[in-house]
Amino acid sequence: MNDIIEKALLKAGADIVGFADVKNILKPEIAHLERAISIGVCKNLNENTVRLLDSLKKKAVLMLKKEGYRYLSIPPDSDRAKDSFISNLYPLFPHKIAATSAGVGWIGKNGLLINPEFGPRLSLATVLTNAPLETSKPYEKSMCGNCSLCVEYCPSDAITGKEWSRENPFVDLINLQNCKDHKEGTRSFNGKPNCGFCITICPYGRKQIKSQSA
Ligand code: B12
Ligand code: SF4
Ligand code: SF4
Repeated sequence: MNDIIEKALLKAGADIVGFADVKNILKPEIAHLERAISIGVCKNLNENTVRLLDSLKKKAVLMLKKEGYRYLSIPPDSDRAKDSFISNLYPLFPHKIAATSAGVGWIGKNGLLINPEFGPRLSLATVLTNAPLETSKPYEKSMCGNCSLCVEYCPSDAITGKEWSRENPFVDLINLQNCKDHKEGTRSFNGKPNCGFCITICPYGRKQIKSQSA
């Protein structure tokens, strides 16, 4: 079933699809769903990207449903979907856990999921399921090495320079208040708070920016 799902999602616009074993990681409310499908697209998280990720999630869900499996589909902009009963479950499972566990990437010093090919430029969505999918080897530690460009150039000094590992995954990487305060003053084209300099500066996946703008 892995192959069918992966091929269908890549064909429909995903740049990467990973499969994770999330048994023993999940909170009790969702512990019956032991697999996660991590879906990434190499685009800024704007309205079009949210729409694309939503359609990719729906595609995965339809395939799981057809085979009689259970699922919980977590939207990319989970923080904006606050008004439904199901949205109470979203904070129980951040997208980055699925992505590192599926071997899609590691958590960089900038606190973001870094994929060797796309760098931090992936926007993410997740589908949890009880389908017995085959899974990949998780990333165990950060591969940032000696690089500290994001630490040096973050305009709000939010990035502490500490390193993520699966053993110690909630280490203090980012001073979130600094980041939020800075973002409030820096609006994107659609009027929403934005910055993302820690994405632009990361050497991983820089060539993807060129190929996107070509
Ligand atoms: C709230 C939120 C914010 C807040 C707080 C950020 C934060 N780090 O908590 C603010 C407004 C500051 C923010 C800023 C940004 N955000 Co934001 N944000 C979110 C949101 C909605 C929830 C994150 C959250 O609270 N997670 C809970 C905490 C506990 O987990 P976490 O920090 O996400 O990740 C930790 C765990 O995953 C853990 N972990 C990883 N692997 C494993 C494995 C195991 C076994 C375990 C136990 C744990 C573990 O390590 C991580 C680091 O400690 C997510 C969407 C989502 N539902 O995930 C997007 C999301 C994290 N944001 C995203 C982006 C792109 C940004 C910005 C770049 C936006 C911008 N252009 O300015 C900045 C970057 C700031 C930065 N350097 O982190 C993307 C990240 C994509 C990527 N490649 O990583 C996400 C995933 C949205 C998406 N759908 O793509 N964001
Ligand atoms: S989004 Fe901007 S302010 Fe926030 S951590 Fe990244 S570079 Fe720093
Ligand atoms: S800029 Fe360097 S230190 Fe920061 S996340 Fe990218 S590789 Fe890691």
